[in-house]
Amino acid sequence: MPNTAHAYEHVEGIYLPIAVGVFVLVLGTLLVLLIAGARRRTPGRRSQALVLETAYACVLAAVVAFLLWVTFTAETPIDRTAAHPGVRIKVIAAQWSWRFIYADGVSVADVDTWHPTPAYVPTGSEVEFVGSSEDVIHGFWVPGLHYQRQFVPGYTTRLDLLFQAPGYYGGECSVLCGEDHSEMHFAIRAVSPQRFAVWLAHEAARQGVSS
Ligand SMILES: [Cu+2]
Repeated sequence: MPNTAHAYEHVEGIYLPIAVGVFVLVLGTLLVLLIAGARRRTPGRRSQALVLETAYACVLAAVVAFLLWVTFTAETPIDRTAAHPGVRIKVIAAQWSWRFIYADGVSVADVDTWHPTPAYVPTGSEVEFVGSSEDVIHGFWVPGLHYQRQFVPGYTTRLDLLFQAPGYYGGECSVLCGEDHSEMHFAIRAVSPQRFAVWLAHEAARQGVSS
């Protein structure tokens, strides 16, 4: 499981200069042709244009093929889920709340809020989120990890995330899902596995569930 933020920054670092290059190439070619065409009295030869067009199409096809390869190479390992994740957390999205449910019954709920209660996760091992939606499509978005996945009603979405550094990771719904969509926030706090175990035991006792 790679670091999603690094993986997507790497992809962006390749896409952006190519996008700028293609934009400049298309605009430049258009300007040159417009100026040359306006000055020319006799029409250009069609056979010459065909060679140029074919070469241009081949270059663009090669760029697209390269970008597809870059994208799939980056996303395939991100989409893989570990057979034995460090922890597995059920995530239920609904208008307009997020509920995180741990294996022993501990749960963290954030309803219509700008100040969500963090759901704890351990650092250094895969955290599997098993997501579902109770009503409409919601977007599970963690900007700090550059990661977004949609939860579609009737489907279960499994995703692994790796939290390498301890810290607070804000999250929000990325799909316009109704009136209070803008208040559909959640939070994840990544801590050491030892601190995570202490938090889970404490929450189990506080919530009256068996740990
Ligand atoms: Cu939403």
